[in-house]
Amino acid sequence: MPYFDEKNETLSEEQLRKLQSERLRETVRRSYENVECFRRRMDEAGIRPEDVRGVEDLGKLPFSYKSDLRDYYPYGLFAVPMEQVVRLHASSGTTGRRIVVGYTENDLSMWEECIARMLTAIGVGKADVVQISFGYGLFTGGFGVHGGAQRVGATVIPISSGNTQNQIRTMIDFGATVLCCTPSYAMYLAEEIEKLGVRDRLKLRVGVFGAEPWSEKMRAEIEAKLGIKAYDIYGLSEVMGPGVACECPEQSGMHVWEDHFLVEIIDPDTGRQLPPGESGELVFTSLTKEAFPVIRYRTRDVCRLIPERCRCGRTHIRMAKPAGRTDDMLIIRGVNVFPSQIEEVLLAVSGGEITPNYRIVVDRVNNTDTFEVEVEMSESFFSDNVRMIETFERRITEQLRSTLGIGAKVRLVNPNSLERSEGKAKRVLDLRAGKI
Ligand code: DLL
Repeated sequence: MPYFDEKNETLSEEQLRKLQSERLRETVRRSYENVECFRRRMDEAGIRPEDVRGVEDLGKLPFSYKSDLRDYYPYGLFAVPMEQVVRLHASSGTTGRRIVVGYTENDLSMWEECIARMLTAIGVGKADVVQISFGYGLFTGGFGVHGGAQRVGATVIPISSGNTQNQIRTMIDFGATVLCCTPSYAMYLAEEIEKLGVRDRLKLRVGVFGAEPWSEKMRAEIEAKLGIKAYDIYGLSEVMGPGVACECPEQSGMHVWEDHFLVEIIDPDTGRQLPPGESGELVFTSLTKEAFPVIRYRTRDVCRLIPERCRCGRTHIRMAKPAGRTDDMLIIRGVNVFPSQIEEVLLAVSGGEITPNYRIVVDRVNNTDTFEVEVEMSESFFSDNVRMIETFERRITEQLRSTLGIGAKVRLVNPNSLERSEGKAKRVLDLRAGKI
């Protein structure tokens, strides 16, 4: 029995639209019948479920938001009775009350299928030992990847995140060939492996990294340090968890599994759908989820779709690496700044002298935003030579100014002085709240 049906990944445009339209009608009907919040929004907008005949009518449907999950906490958006819910996950986010999502048996099976598709695409199977260093627990990362890895017949090490020395020992002793974690944790692990001088004892060949934005330069750095191919995986708790979109061997955009998820890019200010290729906010509609269907869910991730066909032969549309989140975007002296832009600059000017560990500190003094970037020096570059340090700081400052269009104060800090993360990295310290 194959764990996934390859036909689903190479459907023609016509087949895909037909399947999506059927599934959309069903999702809208079930949500209207079972989810009070959705029914009320549809009624207010004067739309009946039968008005949605297919994907061409998607734009008529109301949006949904993270605040809905908070307002209807914990189970108010579930579309099935609790007897059918077999798993819960939750996410606390950086602000506000946590959100809860639920899954039926079929939902879990679909999730495993999405992960299994990716692993198969990148050549991970029975012969592999998969170390899952995403956090297990209410976070979707650990358990999400786990089911799919088992489904392809790999040997799973459910180690969860943290205890870095133990991670490395386990990797060596158990012969892990695949590592799954956040890219910032992969970077940290790579640094520690380098320090211990044990890279030759590793069997790693593939990395599956996601849950936070990371740049192509960061990918190149991780691949070189660990001697692996590093693949990107995207997802969010509200829509499912990891595996909503995944890279294939081409490593040029993540295929959104369009038989399970409809994707749109909209202008975040007007809500208008944008043409393929333009950058805006990612919006998802689930097509097969039972316990927790989402309709036009506003992710706040800033991204663009890649409408051209992928060379791998899969017909599902690709999304580019998300640049960041609309709510992560800093507005500094009126200019939009994403932490990922800063990371790009740092890696571009690095030349081995700095690490990709940095912290952005924003404050407000005398009605003006201050903008400081602390950048960690590498062990080898670390020196007391003030002139050398100043020269390097100036180089980064100039590059940041030309990329962002505003000036930042760059400060090189000692090796290993910035906090490392075992999950999602925290790069921003914004002290402006309440300061006019
Ligand atoms: O981070 C699910 C996940 C786990 C994805 C493991 C990939 C791997 P949440 O905690 O709900 O779920 O956070 C979702 O993380 O809206 C994005 O802003 C960000 N994100 C996730 N994957 C990527 C990625 C998981 N590959 C939020 N690139 C999303 C950039 C990502 N950002």
